[in-house]
Amino acid sequence: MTDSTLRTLVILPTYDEKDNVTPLSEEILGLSSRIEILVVDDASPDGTGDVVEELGKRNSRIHLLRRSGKLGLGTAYLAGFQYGLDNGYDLIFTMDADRSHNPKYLPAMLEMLDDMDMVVGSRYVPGGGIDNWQLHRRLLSNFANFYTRSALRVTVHDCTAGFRGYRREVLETVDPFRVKSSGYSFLYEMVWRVTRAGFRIGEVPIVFEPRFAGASKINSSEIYIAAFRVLMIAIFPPKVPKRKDH
Ligand SMILES: Nc1nc2c(ncn2[C@@H]2O[C@H](COP(=O)(O)OP(=O)(O)OP(=O)(O)O)[C@@H](O)[C@H]2O)c(=O)[nH]1
Ligand SMILES: [Mg+2]
Repeated sequence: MTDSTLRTLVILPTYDEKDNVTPLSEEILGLSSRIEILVVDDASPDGTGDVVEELGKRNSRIHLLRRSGKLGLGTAYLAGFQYGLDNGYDLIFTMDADRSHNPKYLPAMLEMLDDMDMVVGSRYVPGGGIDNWQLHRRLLSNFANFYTRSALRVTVHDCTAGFRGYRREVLETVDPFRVKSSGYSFLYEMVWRVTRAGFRIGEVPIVFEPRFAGASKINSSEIYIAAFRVLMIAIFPPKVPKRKDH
């Protein structure tokens, strides 16, 4: 981590992650004093919000945004981006809170942001991978990425990765608040917008680990919606503002 003056926010969207959020937060904050955490909790029935509120009382680097109900991953990221921009953070990361994304990759990702505008923790570059996924999920994810890369003509190998970091200028320019997609579609629409705006995206290989505790929240209808949304973007590309210094 070369430039230690840059204030960094890690956004953790949570829905029923009470057993994961404490050890994960400790690991992240232990990496560097420049890092802070924002948990965006959607009124998790398991009480994740209360757990984080207690953590925040003991550690001023942990922040909590409570929302009224399960409003989806896409808008949770947006709420986190807004908080990060409003509070002057230079670098803004997103990570799953179920410990599929190991914080040990954060230093390499932070270092890559010295040269790049956005960084993706990628399963599909040499050195990256997926630990212990069933074959059907592996195939689905591989196909989804191949399909998305080809249809949207982006070079990023892992378009649906939720482990990523942005320089604040990127979020200010591409205006993510206009993204209509949610869930997986939000993730690759952001890759597409950032590419179209003329920013450079780097990839750091990561091994994606199975969730540590709790249950999955994805459902199959989201996959069909995502596939349709790729086509819509490819056929009717939304206007994206260009980066200023080009
Ligand atoms: N705030 C918020 N967080 C959510 C919502 N849906 C999922 N999440 C969180 O987003 C992250 C990714 O969701 P997961 O359920 O792990 O999805 P996945 O990684 O595709 O699937 P599995 O790991 O197999 O369960 C986790 O930290 C979830 O707690 C939501 O509606 N609101
Ligand atoms: Mg997960």
